[in-house]
Amino acid sequence: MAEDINNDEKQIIAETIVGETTEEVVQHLNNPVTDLKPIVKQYLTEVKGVKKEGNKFYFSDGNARVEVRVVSDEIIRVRLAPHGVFLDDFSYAVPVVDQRVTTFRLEETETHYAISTSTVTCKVSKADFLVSFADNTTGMVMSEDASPMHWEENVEFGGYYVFATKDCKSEENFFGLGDKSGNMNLRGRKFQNWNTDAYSFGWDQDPLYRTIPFYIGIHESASYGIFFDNTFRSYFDFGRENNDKTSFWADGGELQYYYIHGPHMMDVVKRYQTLTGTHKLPPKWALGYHQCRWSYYPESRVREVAEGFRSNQIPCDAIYLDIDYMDGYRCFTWNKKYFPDPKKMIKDLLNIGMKTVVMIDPGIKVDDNYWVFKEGKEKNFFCRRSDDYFMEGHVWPGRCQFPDFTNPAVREWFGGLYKELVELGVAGFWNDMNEPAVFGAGTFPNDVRHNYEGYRGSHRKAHNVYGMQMVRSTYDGLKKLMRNKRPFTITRAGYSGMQRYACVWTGDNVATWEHLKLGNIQCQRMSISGVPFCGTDIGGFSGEPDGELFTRWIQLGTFSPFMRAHSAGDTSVREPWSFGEPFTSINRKFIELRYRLMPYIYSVFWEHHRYGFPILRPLAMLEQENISNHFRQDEFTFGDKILVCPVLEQGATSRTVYLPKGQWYNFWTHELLNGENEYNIEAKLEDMPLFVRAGSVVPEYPVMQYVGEKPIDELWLNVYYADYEVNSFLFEDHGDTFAYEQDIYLEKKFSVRGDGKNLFIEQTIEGLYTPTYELYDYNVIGVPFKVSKIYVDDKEVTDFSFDDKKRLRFKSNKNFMNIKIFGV
Ligand code: MIG
Repeated sequence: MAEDINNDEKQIIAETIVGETTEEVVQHLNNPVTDLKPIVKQYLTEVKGVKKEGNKFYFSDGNARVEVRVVSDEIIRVRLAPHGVFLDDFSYAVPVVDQRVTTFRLEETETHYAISTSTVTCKVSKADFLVSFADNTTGMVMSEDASPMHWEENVEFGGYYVFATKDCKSEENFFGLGDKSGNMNLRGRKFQNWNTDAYSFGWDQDPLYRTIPFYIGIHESASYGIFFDNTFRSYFDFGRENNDKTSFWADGGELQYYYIHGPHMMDVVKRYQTLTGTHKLPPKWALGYHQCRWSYYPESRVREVAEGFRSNQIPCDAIYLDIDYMDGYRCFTWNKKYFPDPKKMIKDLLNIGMKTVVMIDPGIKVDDNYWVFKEGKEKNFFCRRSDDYFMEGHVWPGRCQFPDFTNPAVREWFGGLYKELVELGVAGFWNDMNEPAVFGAGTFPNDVRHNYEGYRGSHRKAHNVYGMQMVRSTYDGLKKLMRNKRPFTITRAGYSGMQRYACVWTGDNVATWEHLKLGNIQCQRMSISGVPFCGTDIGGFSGEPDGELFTRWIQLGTFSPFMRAHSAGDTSVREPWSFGEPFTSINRKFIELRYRLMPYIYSVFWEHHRYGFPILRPLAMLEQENISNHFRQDEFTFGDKILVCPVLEQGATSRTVYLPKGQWYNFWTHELLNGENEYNIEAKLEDMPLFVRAGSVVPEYPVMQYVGEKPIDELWLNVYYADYEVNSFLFEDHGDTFAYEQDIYLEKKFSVRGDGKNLFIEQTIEGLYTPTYELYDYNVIGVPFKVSKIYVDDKEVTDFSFDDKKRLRFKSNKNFMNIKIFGV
C-alpha cells in the first residue's frame, strides 16, 4: 500500500499531520506496517542534580543532560544532550563563545535552580525541567519553556529531531529570521530554513536563499532574542499551530540556542552581532551605484554601457560580468571571443572610474582538459556521496562536480584560484548558485558527505553553510591576494555569520510593485538579522518594469546598503537612462544623492562594523514601545539620522508617513515637523519623502561620477538645528585598505545643542588619519534666531551669511573643538 504513494503525496499527507515532521511521516509511509516502531517524542523529566564547571552548569534528569553556559552578562546558552553526550562544540556562526562576564551565581530553592548574571536570571524548574529567562531589574519573564525540551530518534540517519517549545505571550510580536519573504512581523507564521534557489519567489514563499535562525520577540515593550545555532533544516513557529506557543526545531544536530537579552531591540541585535561578527568595512567604492545584467557581453557592449554612464553624467562605480564572460561557464576562464583582452578592457574601464565585478559559481565542469577540474580531482576536493561516488549534478557548464567548501584545505585552494582575476584587475567577486543549486534535483541529496572542519557531516548538516563557506573561501583568498586591500564579495546563499565574509542581494525578484514592497521589507529584515549590507535587484530581475516602477526602485535603492540594478537576459535593456525623460533625470538626481551622502553612508557602515548597529532600522526598532509600529513596515532610518519613506504604490503622488519621536526636517523643503504624528507628504515621481532628525550633522560630498573622482577641498556639513542635544558621527579614512585596523582613521563626534537663542556645536576627534581638506563649510538649517556673533574656539568669525534658503553659511577649521553661535 505505502509503496503506491509518491513523494508529493507523502509531502501532502505529512503536512496535514500537525506537529509531526515531514520526515517522520514519510518514514511511517515508507515502512511496512509490521516494521513500524511507535515514534515517540521524549521529554526531559525531573531535574536530579546540577554540577558547575566554570561558567557552565550541567543539569541532569538521570539520562539526558542540559548545559547552561553564561556567555556574557546578557547572553546565556542552552544545550541539550538526549542521552548525556553532547555533540562536538563547533559552530560556523560563532567563532568564540565566551565573552566578558562580570559576575554570576547559582541559587537553589525548593522548586528551582536559578543562575543569575548582573542582568538576567535563568531558572530551571526542578519538577518539570522548564527553562526561563527573566530581567533582573523588572523581574519580567522574557522567555519561558511551555514544555520541556524534547527529541525524537531518527532511525534513518541517526541522531535526533530536536524541539523547543516556548510560551508565546498574547501581545507578543516577532521579528528577524533574515531572509524571509512576506510581512516584517512574523507572528502567526511558520518558517523553514533550507537554502533554496527561489527564482521569482512569491510574497509568502518559504524558504528562500539564506538561513538565519535568529529571532527577536517583543512583549510589554521589552525585547529579547533567540539564536538557534543549528545548521540542519530547521523550523520556527510563531504562534501559528498554537496561538500561545512559539517553537523551533530541527531535523538533526543539537538543540542549542542562545538567549540574548534586550530590553531594547537594538541591544538584542548588537549582542547577536557580538556572537556572529559584524561586516568589515567595505571598500568605499562598493557603496556607490553598481550596474549589472545577465549578461553584458561582448566587450564592446560592456564599454558602451560604462561610457553611457559617463556621457549621461550618471554616477556609477562598478559594472558586472555575469556568467557569459566565462569559457563555457568554466569558472576562472574567459570567453576569448567575447573578451579577447580582458586586461586592457578592465584597465580602460578603470580609467573612467569603473570597476569590474565578475561571477564565480560553485559547479566545476567535469572536463579533464580543464585545469580547475583536474586540480580538484587530483586533490580529492570534490564532494562525494555516501557510497563514495562523486556528487554530480547539472548546472550552467553541464555536468559538474562541487568543491567541499567545508574543508579548510579546499577553501584555501579555491581562494587561491582568484589569483589571475585579481592580477587582471578585477575588483569584486560575486558568488551565485551556492545554496548549492542544481538543475532538476534542486540541490545535493542528503547523503553527500562533507568534511565540516574535520567534524564530518552529511549534506543535511552542511547544506545551509555551504554557500557561506564558499564565499568565506573567496573572501579569505582575496584578502591574501589583494594584500592590504579590502575585498568586495557578494553571496547569494549564507548562514548566520556570513556577514563576516560578504554582502548579499535578495536574489531573483520580479519587476512588480509587490516586489518593490517586499524588497523594502527584506532589506530591513536582513539588517536587523545581522546581515546589514544587503540590496535588491533594482528594477526587478525578471519581468519588465515601466519607467515609473524603475524610478521608484532607484529611489528605494538609494537607501539600500547595497545599490545595484540587475536584470535577467531575456528582458529589455535596463540602464538608468533606458526609459527616457523624465525618468533619466530623476534617476540621476537620486543616484547623485547617493554620492552626495557618501560620507554619511560610509560613517553608518563604520558604526555597524565597530559597534554592531544595524544600517537600516525599522520603525519597530526605533519605537518598540509603540505597538502600532510593530506593523508599520514601509519606513526605516538609514543610520539614525535619515528617515526614508519610499513610495511603493503605482501612480502615487503623496504618501502617509509616521514620524518617530523628536523633530524632523523635511529633507527637500526644510520644513520642521513634530514626531509621534502621521503626515500626508507630497511624493511626486521626482520626490521620495525623506526626513532628517533635528540636531543632526549630515556631511555631504560634491556630486562625483565615481567614488574618489575628486579630492575633497572643504567638507560640507549640514547642521540641522534642534532645541535639544544630538550627537552625530563622521568616519573618515583611506577608503580601501585595512589601515583602519591600525587606528589609521578619524572618528569624529559632533554634538549639536540649541536653546532657542543660541546654538553650540562641539567636536571630538579620535584616530590618526589626515583628511585632504582643511576647512568645514557649514550649512545650518532651521536657525530660529537672528545671528549676532559666531565664535570658533573663542575666536570670532565675521564672515557669515544667510543664503536664499535661509541657511546660515560660514566656515571653520576642521579641528575646531567648539563653536558658539549667539543670537541677538
Ligand atoms: O540560474 O548567472 O540569482 O542574479 O544573473 C540563474 C545568472 C543563475 C541566478 C542569479 C542571477 C544571475 C543568474 N543566476
